Amino acid sequence: EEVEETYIMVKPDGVQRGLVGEIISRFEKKGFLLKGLKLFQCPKDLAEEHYKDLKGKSFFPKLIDYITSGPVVCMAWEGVGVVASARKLIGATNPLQAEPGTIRGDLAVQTGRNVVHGSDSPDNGKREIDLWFKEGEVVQWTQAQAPWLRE
Ligand code: DAT
Ligand code: MG
Repeated sequence: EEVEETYIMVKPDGVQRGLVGEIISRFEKKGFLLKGLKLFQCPKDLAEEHYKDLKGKSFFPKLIDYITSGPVVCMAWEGVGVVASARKLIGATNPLQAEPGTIRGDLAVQTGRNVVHGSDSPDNGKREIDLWFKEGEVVQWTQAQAPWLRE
């Protein structure tokens, strides 16, 4: 069990639908550590860099339009096993296949409007936090509740 970092983002539909608090709350309640948080209008070049592995897919242009269509909420979260755990909390890419109890399973219906992003590996967690946050925007701190979360 390693301490990891992951990049979580409320996509423009989540912001427009007023789901920011609900989504942040799920990671907070789980017990992860919030290290970075901002509302941000994503430029096209950043969206393309973030999703560079999907360049060439038929849905890529629509994906870039969607991600840049309004403000997103960028977050950096730290915790033991946070990368895989956050992916479980988020649920399957297609919200209709996402389990009830997951963010997408509870709050979304379509792959192209699936309200939230989460990094798929610790390496990508680091890469994406570096991509979306500037120096000084990620804060190192200790939660008062830390001893009540881990023995
Ligand atoms: P995830 O966001 O679950 O990590 P992914 O990395 O495979 O999924 O794809 C990134 C986003 O691209 C995904 O959240 C929604 C969009 N997407 C993926 N597959 C798609 C498809 N078949 N049709 C439309 N959009 C798709
Ligand atoms: Mg992905």
